[in-house]
Amino acid sequence: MKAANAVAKILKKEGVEFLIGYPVNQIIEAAAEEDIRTIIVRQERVGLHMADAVSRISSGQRIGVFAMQHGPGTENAFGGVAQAFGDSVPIVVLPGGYPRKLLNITPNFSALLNFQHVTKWCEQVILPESVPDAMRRAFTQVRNGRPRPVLVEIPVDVMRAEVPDDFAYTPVPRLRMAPDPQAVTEVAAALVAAQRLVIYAGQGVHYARAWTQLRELAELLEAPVTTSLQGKSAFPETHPLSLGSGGRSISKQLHHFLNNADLIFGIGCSFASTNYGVAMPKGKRIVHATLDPLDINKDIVADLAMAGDAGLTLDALLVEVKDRLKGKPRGRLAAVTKEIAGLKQEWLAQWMPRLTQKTSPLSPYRVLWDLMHTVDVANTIITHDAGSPRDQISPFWEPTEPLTYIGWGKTTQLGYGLGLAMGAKLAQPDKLCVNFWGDAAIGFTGMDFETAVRERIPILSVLLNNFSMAIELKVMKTATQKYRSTDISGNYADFAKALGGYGERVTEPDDIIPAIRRAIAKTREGTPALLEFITEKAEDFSMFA
Ligand SMILES: Cc1ncc(C[n+]2csc(CCOP(=O)(O)OP(=O)(O)O)c2C)c(N)n1
Ligand SMILES: [Mg+2]
Repeated sequence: MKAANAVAKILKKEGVEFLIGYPVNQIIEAAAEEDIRTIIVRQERVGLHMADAVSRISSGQRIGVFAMQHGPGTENAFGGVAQAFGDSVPIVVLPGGYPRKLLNITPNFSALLNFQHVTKWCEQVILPESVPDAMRRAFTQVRNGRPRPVLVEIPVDVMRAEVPDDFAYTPVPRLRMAPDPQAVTEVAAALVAAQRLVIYAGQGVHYARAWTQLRELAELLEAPVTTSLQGKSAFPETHPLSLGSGGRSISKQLHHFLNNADLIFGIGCSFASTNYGVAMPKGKRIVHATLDPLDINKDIVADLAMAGDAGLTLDALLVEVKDRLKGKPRGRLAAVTKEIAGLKQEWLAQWMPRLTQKTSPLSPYRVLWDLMHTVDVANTIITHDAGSPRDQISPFWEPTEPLTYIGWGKTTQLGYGLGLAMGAKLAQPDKLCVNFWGDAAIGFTGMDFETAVRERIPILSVLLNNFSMAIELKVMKTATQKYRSTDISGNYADFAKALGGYGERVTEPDDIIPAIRRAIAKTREGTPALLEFITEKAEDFSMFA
């Protein structure tokens, strides 16, 4: 058989249900022959974002795969792969390559050379018979260790070359690594000794599906829990021990508890310095538990560290902590939850005028508040976008179920959210999948709303149109004043309709909830909906100096 067909058969064996792609790449046709649903996007970047969400939403149990052509397709895919690398998402990228006689010769784009720094495994296949080996290596890497993109570049003439029909391929295992028992003992002792512990959960908890253990440990230690943006929804934010998630903007209770912590326990997190994560206050004792030792002592010094799968780590800690506490909490719960609740009440009281504001143009906070109180939060998967919408929504949205908020931000490409919502909807068709974005964000990837229509991926897109890159107003004062350089324009409700979806422009506060209901009804009928809320150029965020 042809090498491209061998790839498709391997994808099938690895349980791949969708091949997201953009032509020309022979794997697309070969996948269709194997009854793998092929989904064609309008640009490569969005397809990668969709593949990314398929992996995220399934904790890496289903791997998102994207295929594109050599040259322009591969060049144009760079952003999507770089975003997945930044946020540590396991995807398989299958670019075509120039024919072997032109491969790696200027000016022909080489995926092997150019994707080295945004993948954990990057291979170019020269011999057709090596295709199964290359795929085995790629799947082994993508399923194991730190989640990150892998890439296999197959030159077009190799795709067409013959591979023996009886090639052998066995799906690769997913292995888990447990922490050093000595480290478990030391960390358990430190957690029990702490007086004001804060648990900081990252997306390692999502990948390990260790939500129950996280909750059990928090309840046993009676310790408040926060998450990174990527880890958001690893702990129910309606739980009395929740401080809400970290991010560029955060809750008052999170700020307070971190500053008054005597120990911060990071589990399944990188502690990477980023604008889009809460910074750990200086001088705190830190315990860092993560899968990849690459992150340990990188941006933050760990007093104690342990390397391993978040689930096995929490399992081991639970045994030791239970032992030390004789299986029971120490009666701290009432005091801790009272302190959290008091601060939360103060914080929300401060924000309530913005969250319930009755003005036109609309307050973006009112839009997100009404959205959260109209949808069934437990059965909704939502993601933010870069720009103000992220910093507005992330502290206030309270996920109750795991993997119902796709948080991101190690790099924050405008327009990422649309593909994430679409990938989430593919992976979880029964959930309402929402992306919450601004008018600059839609400028990058909006055309793929047509993909949602054509491929029957009925998402709900919530657009805040303030006719501006509002988040840049502070840093582009002169350019705005002289040249209106932060202004942007568009009628996106009409745009959505023109692409065959449902579109509605909302200007009045009283129309927000009815419009959301109408849009949800449309998604249930199979039509993607875009609600365009005309909002103020808000510049206030829940940030603490
Ligand atoms: C690809 C890319 N280029 C530039 C940026 C920097 N950036 C972040 S937010 C933003 C403007 C956001 O405007 P909009 O989406 O309309 O949200 P608003 O702040 O107006 O609510 C820019 C230029 C980015 N995040 N991604
Ligand atoms: Mg805007």
